[in-house]
Amino acid sequence: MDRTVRVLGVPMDLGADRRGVDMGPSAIRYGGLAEQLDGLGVDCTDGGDLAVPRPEARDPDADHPRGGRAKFHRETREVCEDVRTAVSGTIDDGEFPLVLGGDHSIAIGTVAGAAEPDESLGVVWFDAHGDFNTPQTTPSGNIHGMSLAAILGKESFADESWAHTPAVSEENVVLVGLRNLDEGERRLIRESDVTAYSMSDVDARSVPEVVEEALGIAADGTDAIHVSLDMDWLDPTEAPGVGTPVRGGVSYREAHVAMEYVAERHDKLRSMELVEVNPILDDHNQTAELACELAASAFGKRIL
Ligand code: 6HN
Ligand code: MN
Ligand code: MN
Ligand code: MN
Repeated sequence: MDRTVRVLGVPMDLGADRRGVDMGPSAIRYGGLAEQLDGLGVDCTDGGDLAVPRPEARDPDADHPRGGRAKFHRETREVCEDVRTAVSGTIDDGEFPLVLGGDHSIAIGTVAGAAEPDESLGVVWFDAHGDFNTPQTTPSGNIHGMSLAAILGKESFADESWAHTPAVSEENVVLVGLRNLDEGERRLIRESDVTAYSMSDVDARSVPEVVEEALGIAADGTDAIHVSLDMDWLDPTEAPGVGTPVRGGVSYREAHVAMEYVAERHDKLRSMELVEVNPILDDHNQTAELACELAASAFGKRIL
């Protein structure tokens, strides 16, 4: 990585039911993020944490989208607008935004900030989940399960300019590692033009093959790519400290190899985020430490 990395923490937990992901940015810093990047010779600055309202101080049902349900809808919009400003300002300053969550709803702001006007942005979304619910399909009302659908302007998100980022085309969006989908989002994914690799696809092929193909699709004809890494992409034996663990995820080595392929694309990589680390559910901060290690692999760390 030849650019200075600017770390931006977003202690966001309004998009998820389980408390604790708001401590993710602290846990990841404590897990040695700056040391990992320093060891690689990557310049790193810390932009601090953005302000996020506490859920206890707000009413989750104060504002819902018309014809649907999305808890803390107004607060999520406000936080994501701040994330957008911080990310786009980082890019304008010539630095690389590395955003630390917080729950996955923050990706709505990261992607909006990473997408420069008049450009196209590809996205690779490593996740056990599709995050493709909408206020119309959601079984939970939690926005972290809707963030990719929001970015793509699905259903009522089409009318929400803070969320819908037209610079991202479905043809350049790739989901990798799916193993838990709700019925409505499953239908939306199948009807869409996004490419989705389930864990069955990963099993039948291999992580290197699938990830290489995914990055190629995100990079095809686009100006830049964004990588969103939900730590529940990994198997819970490796990453127990996440809010919504699902068995059958990728192994420790497979995750590293995937990030090594991300590093190969670093000329096109514009931004990255590490989300859903929940220190309350973690085992001695191992999930946060693993997130730091994976960031290092994505920024060029090699064994030999
Ligand atoms: N994540 N599909 C479930 C929901 O509530 O919509 C779970 C979403 C999990 C989201 O892990 O980022
Ligand atoms: Mn800009
Ligand atoms: Mn997610
Ligand atoms: Mn997930």
